[in-house]
Amino acid sequence: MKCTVCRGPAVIDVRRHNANFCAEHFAKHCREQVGRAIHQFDMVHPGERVLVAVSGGKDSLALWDILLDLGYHADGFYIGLGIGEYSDESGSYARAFAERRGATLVEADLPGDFGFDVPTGSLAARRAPCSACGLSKRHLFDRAAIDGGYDVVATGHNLDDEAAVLFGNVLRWSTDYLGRQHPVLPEGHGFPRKVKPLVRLGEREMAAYCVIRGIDYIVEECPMAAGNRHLGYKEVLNEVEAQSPGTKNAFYFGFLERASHLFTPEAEAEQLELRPCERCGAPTPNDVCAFCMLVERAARR
Ligand code: Q46
Ligand code: ZN
Ligand code: ZN
Repeated sequence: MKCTVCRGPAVIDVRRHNANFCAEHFAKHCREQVGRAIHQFDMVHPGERVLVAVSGGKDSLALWDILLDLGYHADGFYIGLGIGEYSDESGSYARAFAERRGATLVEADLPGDFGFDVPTGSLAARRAPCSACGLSKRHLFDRAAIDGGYDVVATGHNLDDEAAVLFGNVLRWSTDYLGRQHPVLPEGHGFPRKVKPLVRLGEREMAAYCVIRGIDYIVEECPMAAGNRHLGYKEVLNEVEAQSPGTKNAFYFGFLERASHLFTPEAEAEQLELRPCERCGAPTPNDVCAFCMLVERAARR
C-alpha cells in the first residue's frame, strides 16, 4: 500500500476518499479536512477565540491539536462529570495534552461546583445518564464560553457521530432535532456560536490521527454509554459503509445540502420562545432552566 500523495509506504487507507496516506500526509489530510469544514460552513472567523470542549477522548484532543496547528486561538474546556475512574482518567489526559502543547485548559467540576455527579443527577431527575450528562455539559460549556468571552465553541463530533445522530433522528422523525442538526449553530438568543469542525472526518481517522501524532487519549468508552441507542446506530451504519464506502458521507452531507433547511424554521421558532432562566440567566423556554432544575433535584436527593 503506497501513499497516494508521495508514493512512500502508507499507514492508513481511507476508502471513502479512495486514498492511502503515509503518516505525514495523513496528518495533513486531517488538517485539510478540518480547514475545509471551517471554510465551507463559515465556522470561525480570523481573530476569533475558540473554546474546545475536551473530554480526554480521541476526537476532542485531535480537534484541539488540529485547531492549534491551523493557527487558531483555541483553549480547551474540560468538565469533571464524577463518573468514577473514567472521569479521573479522562481529566488527566486532557491536562497532559494541554501541558504538552502549552495550551490553556479551563475546567469545571460537576460534583465540586454543583454538588452532584452524573449517576446521581440521572437518578434524581429520572433521566437517562446521557440525557442528564448532555444537558449539564451543554449548559456549562455555554456558560464557560460566555463568561470567558469566547466567540465560538467547538466540539469533536465526527462524521460517524453526526451520521448516527441523523439516522436516529430520521428513524423517529424528530423534526425539532433535525432542524438543529447542522455543523454550525449561529450565536444569539443567549447562546454562543457552536461548531463541529470534524464532520468531514470519521472515527477511525481520528484514532489514527492520535496514534500518528503521539496523542494519548482515554480509550475506554464511558461506562454509562452501554446500551446507548447511538452505539447501535453506529454499528448499523458501519455495516452499510463496509458494503458501500462513502454512504455515511452521502447520507450526512446529502441531508445538509438537500433537507436540513426544511426543518430549520421549526427550530428557529423554538428559539424565539426562549427567555432567561430566573436563577442563572441561561436561555430556557420555562421559568427555570433544565440545568437549574437538575441541580435542585440532585440536592434534594
Ligand atoms: S460522557 Fe455523558 Fe457521554 Fe458518558 S454519560 Fe453519556 S453523555 S456516554 S459523550
Ligand atoms: Zn505521503
Ligand atoms: Zn438556570
